[in-house]
Amino acid sequence: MITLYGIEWSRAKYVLFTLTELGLDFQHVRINPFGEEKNAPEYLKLNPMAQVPTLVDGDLVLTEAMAINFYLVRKYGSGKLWAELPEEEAQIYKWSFFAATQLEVSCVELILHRKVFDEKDRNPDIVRSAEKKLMKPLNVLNNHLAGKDFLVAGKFTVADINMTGVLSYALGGEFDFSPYKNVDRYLSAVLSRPACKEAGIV
Ligand SMILES: N[C@@H](CCC(=O)N[C@@H](CS)C(=O)NCC(=O)O)C(=O)O
Repeated sequence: MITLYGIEWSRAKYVLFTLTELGLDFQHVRINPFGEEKNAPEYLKLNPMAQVPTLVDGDLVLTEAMAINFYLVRKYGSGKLWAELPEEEAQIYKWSFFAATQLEVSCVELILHRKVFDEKDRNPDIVRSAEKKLMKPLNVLNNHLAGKDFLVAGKFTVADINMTGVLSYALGGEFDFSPYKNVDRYLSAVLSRPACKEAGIV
């Protein structure tokens, strides 16, 4: 039995989206990253960073949301959510790492400083800086998505799941995607997938 640790509004949502797209059975342990359960000795053995998500599948204990997604797709996808050619696989990694390294920090800052933190701990300078930092990578993404429904190989892949998971933090942080027309269209289409709704992403 696969076990996923991490509440749905955390980065565990990226993994929930994949598990749901693949129709896999799993046990869900809803650890809240702002709570104390993540510091329990038993959980720290699984994730010494005291973070979520963590996946356990038999003897495998895996952390890092996008690595978990790659594993699930390669192990259980039978070709679904993946691509055929090495060149396309490389693009799946490229867009996932682009999401993780060029976009994720700013997207998370937006939701933390607009919605999650107590009013007194919110910092408008961080919000302004995050919005500014997003401009260049979002323009690159917007250009890439011109005339395309998906990031890679003309099909829905795990790269789209990883990208949407990251961008959903900016949406939750009231970021206005309308100047990035292709990203806006793409995001609406992916978010309307039944698995995305079922997994509780938004
Ligand atoms: N790079 C990691 C980041 C994991 C992460 O930062 N998770 C957050 C919740 S979304 C967390 O557990 N934060 C609690 C903490 O860092 O103490 C991944 O993608 O899985």
